[in-house]
Amino acid sequence: EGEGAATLRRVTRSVTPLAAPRMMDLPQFQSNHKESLYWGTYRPNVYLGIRARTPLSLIAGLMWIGLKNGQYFLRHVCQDSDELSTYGWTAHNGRDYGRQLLVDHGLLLTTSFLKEKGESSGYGGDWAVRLDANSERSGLSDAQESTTHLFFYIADETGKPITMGSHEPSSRGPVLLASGSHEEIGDWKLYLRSEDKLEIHRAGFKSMSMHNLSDLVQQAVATNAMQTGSLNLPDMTEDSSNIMVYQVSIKTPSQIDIVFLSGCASDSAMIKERITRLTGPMLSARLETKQKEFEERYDQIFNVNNKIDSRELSVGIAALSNLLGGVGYFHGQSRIALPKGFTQKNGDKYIPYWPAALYTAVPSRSFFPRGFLWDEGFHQLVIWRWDVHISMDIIGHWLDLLNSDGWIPREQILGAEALSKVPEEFVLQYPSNGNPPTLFLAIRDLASGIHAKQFSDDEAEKISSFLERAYVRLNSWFQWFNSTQSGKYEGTFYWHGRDNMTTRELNPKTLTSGLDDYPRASHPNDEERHVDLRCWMLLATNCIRSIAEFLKMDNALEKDYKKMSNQLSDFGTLNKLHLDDKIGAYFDYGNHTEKVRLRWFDVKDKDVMRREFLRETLQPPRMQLVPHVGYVSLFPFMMGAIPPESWVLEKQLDLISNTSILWTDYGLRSLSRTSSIYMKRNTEHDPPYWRGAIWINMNYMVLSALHHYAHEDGPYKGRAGELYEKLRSNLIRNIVENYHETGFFWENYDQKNKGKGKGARSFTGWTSLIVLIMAESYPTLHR
Ligand code: 6A9
Repeated sequence: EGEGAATLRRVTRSVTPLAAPRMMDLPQFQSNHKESLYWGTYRPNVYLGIRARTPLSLIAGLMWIGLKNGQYFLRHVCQDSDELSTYGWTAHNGRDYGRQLLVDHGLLLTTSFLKEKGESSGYGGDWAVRLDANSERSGLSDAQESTTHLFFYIADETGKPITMGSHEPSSRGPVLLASGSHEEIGDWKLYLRSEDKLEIHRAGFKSMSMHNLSDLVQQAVATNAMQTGSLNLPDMTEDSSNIMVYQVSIKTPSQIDIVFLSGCASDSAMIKERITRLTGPMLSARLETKQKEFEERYDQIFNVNNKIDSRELSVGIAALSNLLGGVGYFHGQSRIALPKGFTQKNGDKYIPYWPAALYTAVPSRSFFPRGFLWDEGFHQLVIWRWDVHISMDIIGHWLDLLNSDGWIPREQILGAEALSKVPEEFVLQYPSNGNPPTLFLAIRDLASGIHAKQFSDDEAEKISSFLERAYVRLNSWFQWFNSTQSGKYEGTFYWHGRDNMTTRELNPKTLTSGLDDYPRASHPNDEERHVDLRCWMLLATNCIRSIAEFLKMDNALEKDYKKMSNQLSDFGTLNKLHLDDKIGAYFDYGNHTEKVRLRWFDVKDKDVMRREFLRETLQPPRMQLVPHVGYVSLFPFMMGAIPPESWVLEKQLDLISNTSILWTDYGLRSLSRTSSIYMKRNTEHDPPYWRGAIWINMNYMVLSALHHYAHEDGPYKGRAGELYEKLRSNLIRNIVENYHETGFFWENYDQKNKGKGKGARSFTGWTSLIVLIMAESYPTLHR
């Protein structure tokens, strides 16, 4: 076989689904379960976006005209540049209720979402959106109070035309805005009702591209403004429009209810009654009940009453709500990079993955509104505790993305809407690149929760059949790591794919590890070994082993896992490979020198002189432990892999508690202040990222371990307990203060500068682990 044929086979395999029964075909994900999750706020990238969990859905959403420094801006897609002083869900149960607050330069908007399946509803039920608009500046006279323009749209991704309702532009309702039909839900109708004075304008468009609705509306308003001088939609509609936009102009305060009814064809549709139930006073009553139920459930599950005060409680509730309100449904095809030097006939350097659906939480609605593999494992630690059915559905979707090699693309950019947010250099996914298998963290909890009889009978039954079906997939995922990320010597692992040619980076990045620019061996080669990856392998092995035991699979595979788990948890081997026994820290091992620096060089390129910021190596690298203390050095500790009586444990507690090394008043820094790379830029354009800042996912892991060692007998029990209390209260205090001060959760927190939030704001991914930190909810770490 020629080289070309082998490459082709490899490429084809990488875009072929794993040959195993699909998770999403499990009976537990069909019928009621599926229907109950049909509609939702599944478009987290916009300020308010509703769709169904189906590839070609009806989608609905909100826009409004914001006024900043005397200029008008159309708000729609979550953007930090809009400078809202806060936006986010203050309540959301992930199913049928949510409440969001948005503050845009003096305009206060509340968006409530409620879903209900009535006797006469069609598939998926009906839903209502309540919009409350208020002005922050009270006391303005009527004349001073300017008009607020809200836009609500509904669009059919299948392209089917939508019929516009007929009504007076100033009627308050209930007025029929639009109607249509969709294969899955039958005939539907959209109504508006309000008791307030309002004006309605509209426009209809025909288009299949839904990712630039903002432009469509902006242009329509701008064109009409030039012709008529008013900021209104033109009240015109294109033939067979499948996108309908309604502009509702109001004076604050105002309240508008919008209600969507499905299954409207039948005579017994009871449309009037359903509108009454889902608008006005009856909607108010329902929303109140839902809010109460939500708070009670939070209380019951996270049981934080005597652990935190009310100022903290509200932040915990917001964290959970934003995580759940950030759950989206995406559909599309990842782009998989072709091997170097290969291009398709049409010039594409990628091949598409199979069309796939992904139901997932997202790290940040404004910055990263899509699925990320290792982020998701952390998200699920919170979500399974809230609603284990939602969590299994999300994990199931991810596991169905396994290809026939056992690989899952790290960053999921599915569909035009998701693609529109990603700079080109980040789009392609490489089938040789891994990312930590953190889903095992959540799966471990599910498996051990069954052992501990923590779940109801119904839940336990579903978790069992879930794990049973997941087993093959988890096994092949594990085997992918085991075969592609292994080191030169048996039982060693390293993140493959680091760039060993680069002269541009101070330290070649390891995006695959999730810790991006965290320092590793300065000169990557195939003899290196990464201690964090070894620990992820340990977690995965133990997890699969315990599932096998639980499923009573007495076969050769199970024996392999037993053997591997014993090998990987052997303390002597771990220490031989990774321990620096002078300071008791765990390190990577590799070809490394500390004597590197970035310097400006004059470079001649095609007779043009340029200045470049390049790496200079002042001393040849040699094989050694990579002496940087930081999150990576704590991985064996995080996994509970150190025996409680070992002297190494004491050393780890020393590293953690030392203020010159990892300890700060706001949480643990990612990298020791004493590291040669601490807070160093990686290139001219790459500021430090995992080189000092405080990240909440890793702090949660450390906290879990401190909690674990505080409950294990041994000489360091008391000290672990003290550090646990202090670290926990530092994290809570700082995240709570930042939230109250800035209105947002942050991607990471400054280790100096008063612990200020940094990076992406409205980062409602793993920062929401603060919910579990408040509740003191941690995994059981068995060695
Ligand atoms: C950039 C820029 C509008 C980086 O939270 C997601 C990931 C983590 O998995 C990873 O560990 N973040 C962390 O180091 C964000 C990655 C964003 C990459 C794409 C696109 C868009 O700007």
